[in-house]
Amino acid sequence: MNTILITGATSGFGKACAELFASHGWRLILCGRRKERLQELAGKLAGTPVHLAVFDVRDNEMVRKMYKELPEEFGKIDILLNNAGLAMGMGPAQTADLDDWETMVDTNIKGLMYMTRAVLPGMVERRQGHIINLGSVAGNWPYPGGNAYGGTKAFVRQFSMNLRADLHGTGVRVTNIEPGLAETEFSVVRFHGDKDRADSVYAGMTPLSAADIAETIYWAASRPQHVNINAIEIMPVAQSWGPFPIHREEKKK
Ligand code: NDP
Ligand code: 8X3
Repeated sequence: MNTILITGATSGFGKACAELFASHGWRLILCGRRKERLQELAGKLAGTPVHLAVFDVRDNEMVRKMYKELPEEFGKIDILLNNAGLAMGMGPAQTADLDDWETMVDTNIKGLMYMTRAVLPGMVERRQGHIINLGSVAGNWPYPGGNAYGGTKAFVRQFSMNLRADLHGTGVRVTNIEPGLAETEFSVVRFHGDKDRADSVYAGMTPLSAADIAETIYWAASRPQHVNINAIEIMPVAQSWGPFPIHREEKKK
């Protein structure tokens, strides 16, 4: 039986992946800060071996303790799904809240590095494993208000490709998943709990669903061992690009 460790399993993509991988017979290590949510999810996955780990990915001591204290049958991790992450705020850089920027850097960049550094040596030793990271279209394309969030996801993309370079010859695979607009709790978190504003993001269009992303992740994970999917960028059909805006000075009369 294969084992997947999922960060951010209490909601959205992480929760959908827990359900999908469980249905394919995987053993799960489910992580997040909201213990009750993890317990509720585990309760729905009858018959699946599940280990729950309640911790904050921003705390490297907690990450290392979690890894060290894994029960023996969960110790050989086949997939690390670095999914925990968030956007905070969407205002312009010149007025953005620095605390929001630091939270995004600490979670999306540092948390992902701590998790990777903890799990990777075991994978290399076993010459088998797969790191799957959650990037974003925001790491590939600029948009107004994307500032630090897009910056953290650009880090995730480059870190993923650099991991591949370091892992050359080890048999360990790395994939960066780069979704566009998907309806989860993402926008509620981004807009600091403003549910109406979050709902307006998805009004009048069909966004990606958590299940769409879970299926994409499962597909990348279930390719034959000699195949590495480097990156997958995926958007809802209703989302694309616009023309470059040009600022024009008003003519003086
Ligand atoms: P959700 O808000 O639904 O889920 C985010 C998950 O991350 C939660 O389970 C949350 O768990 C966990 N998390 C956040 N901060 C921490 C932390 N400090 N320590 C541990 N866990 C944490 O969002 P999504 O499912 O949409 O997002 C998942 C990933 O996908 C993120 O990295 C996001 O940036 C990325 N993404 C999302 C897109 C979208 O449009 N939805 C598009 C592109 C990428 P808890 O609060 O319980 O700790
Ligand atoms: C989130 C996707 O399109 O809101 O990573 O930036 S988008």
